[in-house]
Parts: sequence; structure tokens; C-alpha cells
Amino acid sequence: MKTVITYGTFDMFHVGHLRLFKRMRELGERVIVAVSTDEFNALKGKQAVIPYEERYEIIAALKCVDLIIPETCWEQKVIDIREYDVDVFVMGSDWSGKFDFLLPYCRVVYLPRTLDISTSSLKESIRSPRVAFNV
Ligand code: C2G
Repeated sequence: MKTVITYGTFDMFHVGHLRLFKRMRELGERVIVAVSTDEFNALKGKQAVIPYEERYEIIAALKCVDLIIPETCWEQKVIDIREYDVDVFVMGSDWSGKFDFLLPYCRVVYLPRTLDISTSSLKESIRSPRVAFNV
């Protein structure tokens, strides 16, 4: 069974994340998503708004995802690729080239990011809403 894996925080889940998973489904029969734990995000210098348990729960409800595993460190990818017999490693294009070291173990595919949506832009729009409310 052709297995595809990706890694990420997936904070404030949005259509960019969903479309990544749906495109992964076109690359294989089994889709695995490794979700960054809050502790690993601290190492990445990121603090997710939504805690790991809830980010996990949201992704676990998606029919296009078959398995979720925790991402606890940068170094786990080769171990995961071997353990889950991964055929394709996928990341969005903002990571282009950064994971080519995995090429000896599996195909590495960087998919174009979905335009005009990101967790940081969502946070910004909440912080400073553009719409003037008539009060
Ligand atoms: N993404 C996308 N389109 C967007 C936003 C994000 O395709 N509009 C993709 C990113 O390219 C990435 C994935 O969604 O492949 C997850 O994005 P993040 O949650 O920001 O991932 P990050 O925190 O960068 O963690 O070991 C890898 C790291 O854990 C990646």
C-alpha cells in the first residue's frame, strides 16, 4: 500500500492544510500526518494557538487522513519512513529543498502552497480586523 507522509503544526486548521492532505491522497493509498507537539513547537520557536491534543483531534476527524503520529523532533523522519514503509514524503513548497536528504529513503515532493491563507495571516486578521464595525 503506497504510503504518503507529511509533518507540521497545522495550527488554526485551514484550507491550505486540508488541500495539502487531499493532494497527498492523490499520491498514495495511505496518508500519514505527523503533528508537531507543543514541546517540539517550542524547539521550533513556534507557539501554536491550538494545543496539540485539539490539533490532533481535528486532523483525526478528516476522512483523507489515515494515521496521525506525534512529531517530537527534527530527527524522527528517517525512522518514521522506515517504520511506516513510506513511499512519498510531502511538504508544502515553502520547504522546497529542505528535506532532500530524505531522497535516499523515499520520493520527496514539495507541493505548491495554497495561496492567500496562512495561520499567521489568520492571527493578524483577528488581531487587527480590517472591517470597521459601525458602533
Ligand atoms: N501549507 C500549505 N499551504 C498553506 C499553508 C501551509 O500547503 N497556505 C503547508 C506547509 O507548506 C506545510 C504544512 O502546510 O507543509 C504545515 O504547515 P505548518 O503547520 O506551518 O508547518 P510547520 O510549522 O512549518 O512545521 O518537520 C516539518 C515541520 O514540522 C513543519
